[in-house]
Amino acid sequence: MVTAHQLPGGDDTIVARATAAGRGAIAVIRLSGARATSIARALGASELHPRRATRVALRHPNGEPLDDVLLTWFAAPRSYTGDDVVEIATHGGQVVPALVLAACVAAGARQATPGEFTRRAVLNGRMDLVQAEAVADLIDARTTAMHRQALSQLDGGLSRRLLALRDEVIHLEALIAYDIDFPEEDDGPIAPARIKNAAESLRDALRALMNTAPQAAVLRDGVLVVIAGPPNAGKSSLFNALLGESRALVTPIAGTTRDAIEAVLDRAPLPLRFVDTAGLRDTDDAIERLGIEVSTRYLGQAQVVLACGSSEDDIAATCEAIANRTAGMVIRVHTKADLDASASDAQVQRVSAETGQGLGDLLEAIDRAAAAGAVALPPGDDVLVTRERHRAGLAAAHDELCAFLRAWESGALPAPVAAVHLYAARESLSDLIGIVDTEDVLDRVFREFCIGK
Ligand SMILES: Nc1nc2c(ncn2[C@@H]2O[C@H](COP(=O)(O)OP(=O)(O)OP(=O)(O)O)[C@@H](O)[C@H]2O)c(=O)[nH]1
Ligand SMILES: [Mg+2]
Repeated sequence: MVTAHQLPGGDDTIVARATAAGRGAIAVIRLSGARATSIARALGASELHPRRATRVALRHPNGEPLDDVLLTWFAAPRSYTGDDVVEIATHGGQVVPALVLAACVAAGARQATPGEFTRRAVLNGRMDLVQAEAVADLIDARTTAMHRQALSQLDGGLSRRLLALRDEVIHLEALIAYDIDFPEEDDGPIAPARIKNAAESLRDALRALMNTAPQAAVLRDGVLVVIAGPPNAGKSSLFNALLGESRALVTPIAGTTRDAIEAVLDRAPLPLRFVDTAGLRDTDDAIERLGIEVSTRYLGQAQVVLACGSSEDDIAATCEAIANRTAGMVIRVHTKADLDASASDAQVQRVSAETGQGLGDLLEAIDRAAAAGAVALPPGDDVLVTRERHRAGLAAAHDELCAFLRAWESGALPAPVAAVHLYAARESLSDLIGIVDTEDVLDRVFREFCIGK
């Protein structure tokens, strides 16, 4: 394993703004590296105590006053990155943090690249790659379900599961090595059935973990709920009312919505990803027709469809129009219920975006449909695979296990050759957790990070 210091620029002391730009009470500038404390001293921090906040009248090395700040030193190795870290809490806004950052650079720090702090944490063994991804997931979480999942991953839940699977591969390799070294007994010292059983249960465990990827995708992105119906049915108004904010344009002109508009509503048990679509009808307007094609594409992926109409006939027409376009659960919705007092079918949800009537009941019906839909609900604290990188790594390990089993059962290959598949499976799992020497895996992971993370 390379350490941070063996990388190009690994000995630099890096600096970045850790909080988002914009107006705010405070901003945090973070320094990491061997010169972090000397840079802090050059800016006026004469007294530093590990893990204690110190108030400092910060100055540029040229003597110009900058800000009255709180500065905290985390001495290596007990810091986020494992190097000496100094965090400077400045006043927020546009100017102060930028000036403090520039002063750190003037005192010898280098601007950090995206994700470089977390990258150092991984290289210094403070966390593994899966945990580093969890840091990104935690920051990017749009739903409480994803937040919970990222926290558990940061705590090492997924890493422990992957390490345990990797240990099982090593165990299997050891059994075979033992068998190769002591071949004199008839059946070998290890019964072939024992190796087969162990390999099968490992293959199944890999598959089970890999197959949690769609559940995690739903927790991250939400269950796709498409709002469909004829032009002017009140779809965009319903979309806005369900979200509690004016996201989509609403006008009395039929054909207002041309493009699909999406928004996630953080609901339990599952987040809902609503899509407002162009009204479905035959039209000569080229742009509107494109919008309808987009609607059709969304309908094809929808897990739940709200079939809207402001009359019984319109609802029936919508149901007919979507019938061949979706495999999702269909909820019939009578829109603009405030304008039409007639009683309708109990299966139809009557709602009004205008008065708010029926919106709560509709949301509950959607929650039920979402939970009963395509993906099974993951139990509360179950470990899930949250990224394509995880799924692909597990799939590769799984395929190697299958190849090993085929070779083992047919007896076509000598045991040491069959065991090459186990080695490859172990390598896939090692890559996932970051037990590697190769830079390219790290590059791929940290490319998506933001500066200062
Ligand atoms: N009274 C009443 N009017 C509504 C309600 N919902 C929508 N409207 C009106 O119906 C008209 C069309 O609403 P939109 O939400 O733009 O309809 P849409 O289905 O998105 O229409 P397109 O985007 O053109 O397909 C607007 O004038 C809205 O003010 C409602 O619940 N009650
Ligand atoms: Mg609309």
